[in-house]
Amino acid sequence: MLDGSTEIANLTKPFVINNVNPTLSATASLTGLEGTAKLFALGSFRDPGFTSLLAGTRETFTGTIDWGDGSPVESANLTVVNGSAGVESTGTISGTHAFKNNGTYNAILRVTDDDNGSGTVTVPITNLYLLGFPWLINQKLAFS
Ligand SMILES: [Ca+2]
Ligand SMILES: [Ca+2]
Repeated sequence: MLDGSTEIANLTKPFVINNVNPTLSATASLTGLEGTAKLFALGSFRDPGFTSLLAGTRETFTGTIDWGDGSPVESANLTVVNGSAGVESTGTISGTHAFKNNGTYNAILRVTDDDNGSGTVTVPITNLYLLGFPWLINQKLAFS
């Protein structure tokens, strides 16, 4: 909003190309089984930055996962497709985890670029009660 001399003064500052933070998206409807390690395809990200020798630009990414169950934050597995002028860099975020107990956990993903810009997204993961499965199967049989 322009409502005074301070804002107008800011507009006349030298133009600086700012880094854009990665934008993250979460995978919907993730489920696991308590006590069972699973590779989760947790989400994806995009960033207009890219690496180009010709353009003299560099954009690299690292990721972390807070699984939301009190376990230590760990590194995420990222795959990156490098972008180009007008084409965003994109990537996927995954990790393997075993939740000790059933319930829904809100995992927090973070992707950080080499300019220290970062984005986060929360991914709910529902873990089923392992020993509930025979009961469910019996219920189905009983009512089928
Ligand atoms: Ca960036
Ligand atoms: Ca960069």
